[in-house]
Amino acid sequence: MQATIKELFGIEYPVMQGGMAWVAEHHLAAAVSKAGGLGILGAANAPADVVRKEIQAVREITDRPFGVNVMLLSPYAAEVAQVVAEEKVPVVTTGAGNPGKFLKTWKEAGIKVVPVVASTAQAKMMQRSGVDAVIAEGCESGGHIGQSTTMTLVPQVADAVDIPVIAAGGIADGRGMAAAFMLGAAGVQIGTRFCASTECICHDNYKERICKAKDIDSAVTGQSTGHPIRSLRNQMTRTYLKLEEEGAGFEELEKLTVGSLRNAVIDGDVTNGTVMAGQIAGMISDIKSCEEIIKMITTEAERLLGRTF
Ligand code: TUI
Repeated sequence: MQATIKELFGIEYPVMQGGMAWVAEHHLAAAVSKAGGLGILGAANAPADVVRKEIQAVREITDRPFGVNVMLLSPYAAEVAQVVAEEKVPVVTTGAGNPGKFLKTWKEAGIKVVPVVASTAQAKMMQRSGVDAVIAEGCESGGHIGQSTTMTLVPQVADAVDIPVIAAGGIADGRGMAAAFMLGAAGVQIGTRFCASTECICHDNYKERICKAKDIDSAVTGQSTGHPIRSLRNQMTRTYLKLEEEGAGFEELEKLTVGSLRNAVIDGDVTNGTVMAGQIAGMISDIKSCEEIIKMITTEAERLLGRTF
């Protein structure tokens, strides 16, 4: 039997929150941890001093375990990697790259390290490097995505490694969580559902756009640049996709999206901003507290699986 995620992280329910850029700040992370899950601060492109203050802010609200997501494409990734080690945050997740060069520092600081992997090859390499678990994130997710779906990635990664696998991408209710466990997952990472929560600080327009989204309302931009991003369809995605079809270069495309996630999340510009969200947005239609979300999902999953977490 694999170690359970509850034991690994010291939490009540095997549910972690996605490290969403701009969205996953200390209010959301603390609320998820207080509710018995693992809250995650999304360091995204923030400088190290900002991340340190956010870590301290979580600790002022709760003494429960939490984590920091280090986005490896960030220009500040190395200094953020150092700060999370100094602060001895309980868990570090990584996204959008290979965290290999930071592993020694993190493990020496006693941190549980959990990278997102987008293939079995990456999962095996990460296991050999000594990580504690992996997150198998399917392309149903919002934001930066790999190629495989959750349905195909999770069982293949679960077969490829002996460490716990956390499923992500397309999970927002008990059916999704139960399905992930049937595929071999030991836990789930949830993003979009927590974005539509009362504790989430994102603009009401952003939450409303998620609640109004239909099943086929997301689009993937950036396939041509090698950085595919899933977000909800709007004027920005239409213009972006048209330019990509016309063969526009990286710089022209970049101009459309510089600062655009912040514009949507903080200022509420859901027309020209980037509204990153997963495909499961179509199933989300109300704002709930993080505690209600975790209770709803885990109670239903326990019933379907015929076991308690
Ligand atoms: O990282 C995410 N989701 C994100 S990051 C982000 S911020 C951003 N903004 C603009 C461009 C790029 C990112 C928004 N959403 N999810 C985790 C994730 N990681 N998905 C896919 C991967 C991944 C991709 C390649 C993990 C490892 C990997 O390996 C490459 C390598 O070098 O081995």
